[in-house]
Amino acid sequence: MLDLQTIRNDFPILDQEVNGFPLVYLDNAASSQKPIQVIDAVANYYRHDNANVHRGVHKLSQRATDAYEGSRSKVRGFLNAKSDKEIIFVRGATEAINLIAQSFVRPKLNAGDEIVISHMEHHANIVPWQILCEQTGASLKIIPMTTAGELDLSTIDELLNDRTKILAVGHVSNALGTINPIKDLIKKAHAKDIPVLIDGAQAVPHMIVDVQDLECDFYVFSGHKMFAPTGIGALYGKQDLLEAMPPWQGGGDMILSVSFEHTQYNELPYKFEAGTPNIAGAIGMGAAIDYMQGLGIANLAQHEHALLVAATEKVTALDGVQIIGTAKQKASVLSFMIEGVHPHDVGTIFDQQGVAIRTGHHCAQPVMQFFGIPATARASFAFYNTMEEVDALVDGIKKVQELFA
Ligand code: 7TS
Repeated sequence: MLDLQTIRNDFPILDQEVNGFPLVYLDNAASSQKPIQVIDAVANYYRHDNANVHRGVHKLSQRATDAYEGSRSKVRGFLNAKSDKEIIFVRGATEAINLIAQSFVRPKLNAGDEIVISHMEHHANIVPWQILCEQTGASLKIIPMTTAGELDLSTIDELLNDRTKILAVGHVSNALGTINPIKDLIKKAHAKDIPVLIDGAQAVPHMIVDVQDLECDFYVFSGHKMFAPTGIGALYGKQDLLEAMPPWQGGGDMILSVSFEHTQYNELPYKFEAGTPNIAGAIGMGAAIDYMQGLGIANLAQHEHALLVAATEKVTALDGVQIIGTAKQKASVLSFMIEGVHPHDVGTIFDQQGVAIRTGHHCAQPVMQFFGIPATARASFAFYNTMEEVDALVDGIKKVQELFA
């Protein structure tokens, strides 16, 4: 069992009033809050160790380098990757997907080739592939979905074919909460020698991820959704694939030697980390991993699941409310529509009661198009949320219905 009061004390931001009500933060899918352990790790770095990495013989640079590389090892452990060389620090999931599109897929792509994604992807896992299609004459193929918000795999054997150069799919949908059967998809793709990228932005805050067990080729996520700072994330890639890829950006740190005649690139992982990286962010992300693992990721997942089940039951019992995304396997996210009320009005009324939810298309406009709606209201849970906050969500919906009756 989690000691929620102790956990909440670690998140100072949660202890405040908004519009005269205690803050109820249910917008974790957009960005999560940070525990003092993460805030302190970042502050301590700037207070005591701040210097550039991989450069100086002096003490501060060595300490900064040790802390930065120590965080890489923590990410390796967090994902159960084989080697630190397989962990590239990036700005976030968005940057990681663009890197793979341009550095891994683009060199192999010809007109007529295909890239397969699903109907429920975040724009970050759509637009980089569309850019690539424009650049090369390749085309985008979409795994359809059902009205429950599950992938419809009835045509997957035709979708994955000898023209397919990559399958890129989300582990957990940010708009619907669906947990996709990625292990099966990876197996199916690999049976046809198709590499697979998994967008884990909404998965790593909520479940244990093991890239060796999944056998995915690439796995990407953002730190800020898993209790770490903004501007940092990670790209996992199988070592042999990363070795064979050309660098993505050029600059300092990604080279071994430079002359005007010839530049020799650095070894992994530095080949993909041009320029001074987000050192403080990486250190903060390492602290976030320590924090989650200290509490036990399985324990966190269990508590969140209980919150989602309770919220789903209570909201389902209300008249005039429709849940968008009713997959059997879900994590964290409850998207809903209140009959006769635009989601933006729902969000505003919630805010007046101190309840933070997100309203809009959640950067997943094809999902909205599928359901024929402009937007949803979305509550998304993290492990520091409580059953009382589930009740605040339900009360918020009732309040909206009263006001619009
Ligand atoms: N992939 C998924 C599944 C996401 O949910 C998001 C962000 C991204 C990629 C992009 O992450 P970034 O950190 O690089 O921006 N999703 C959301 C959201 O649901 N609300 O705000 C951002």
